[in-house]
Amino acid sequence: MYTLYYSPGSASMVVHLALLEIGAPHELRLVDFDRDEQHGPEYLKLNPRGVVPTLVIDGRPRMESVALLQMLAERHPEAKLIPPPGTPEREAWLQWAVFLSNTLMSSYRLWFYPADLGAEEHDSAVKHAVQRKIEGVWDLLDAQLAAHGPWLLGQEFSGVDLLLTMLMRWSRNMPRPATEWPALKRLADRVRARPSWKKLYEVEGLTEW
Ligand SMILES: N[C@@H](CCC(=O)N[C@@H](CS)C(=O)NCC(=O)O)C(=O)O
Repeated sequence: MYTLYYSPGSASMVVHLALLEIGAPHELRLVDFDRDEQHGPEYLKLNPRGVVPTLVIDGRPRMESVALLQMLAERHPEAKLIPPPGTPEREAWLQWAVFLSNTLMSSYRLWFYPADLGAEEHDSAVKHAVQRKIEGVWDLLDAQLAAHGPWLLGQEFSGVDLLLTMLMRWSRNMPRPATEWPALKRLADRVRARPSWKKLYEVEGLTEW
C-alpha cells in the first residue's frame, strides 16, 4: 500500500503521476503549505527536510521524488515506466533521471527558495545566473529530443518523460518558459494528452499548465 504526502503541482506531482500510470491503489495526504504543515513535528518525523513528496511504502517513509519514481517503476515493471535492468535503455533512463535531478531540480530550488541561500530575495545577478543555468538545460534537452526524440529514450515513453514535463511546467512563469523550445514542447504536449496527466489535474485541482 502506498500513501503519498503531496502538495498540488509540486515535486510530488511526478510520484502521483507514476501511481496513476501504474494504476496502483494509493492514499493521498495533502500537506498544506499555507499552514506550513511541511514543517510541523508530525510531518518532520516522516521527512526531516520538511519537503514534499514523502511516499510511505508498506509503512516505510521514503523521500526524494526522482528516487521515488524509480522505486515505483521498479516495483511495477509491467507499467513500463523504466526499462529492464542491464539494458542500454536502462542506462539512458538512469542518465536522464540523475541529470534532471542534479541540474533542474536543484536549480529550481534556488529559483523558488532564496531562503536556501539565506536571502529573502535573490539579487538580480543570482536570479539571472540561475535562469541561464535552467535555460542551458533546455538547450541541451531540446537538441537531444530534436535529434533522438520524441521521448527522452527515443521511441519509447517512460517515467523520465513524466519527470521532465513536471520540471518544464515549473518554468511557465519564468522569462522564457520551456515550451518555447519546440522539441520540448512536442514532448510536453504528448505527456499532457495522457490520461494520467488529466486525472492528476482533476484530483489535485490544478488549472494552469
Ligand atoms: N529534491 C526534493 C525536493 C523537494 C522540494 O523541494 N519540494 C518542495 C516543493 S516542490 C517543498 O516541499 N517545498 C516546501 C518548503 O521547502 O518549505 C525532491 O525531489 O523530492
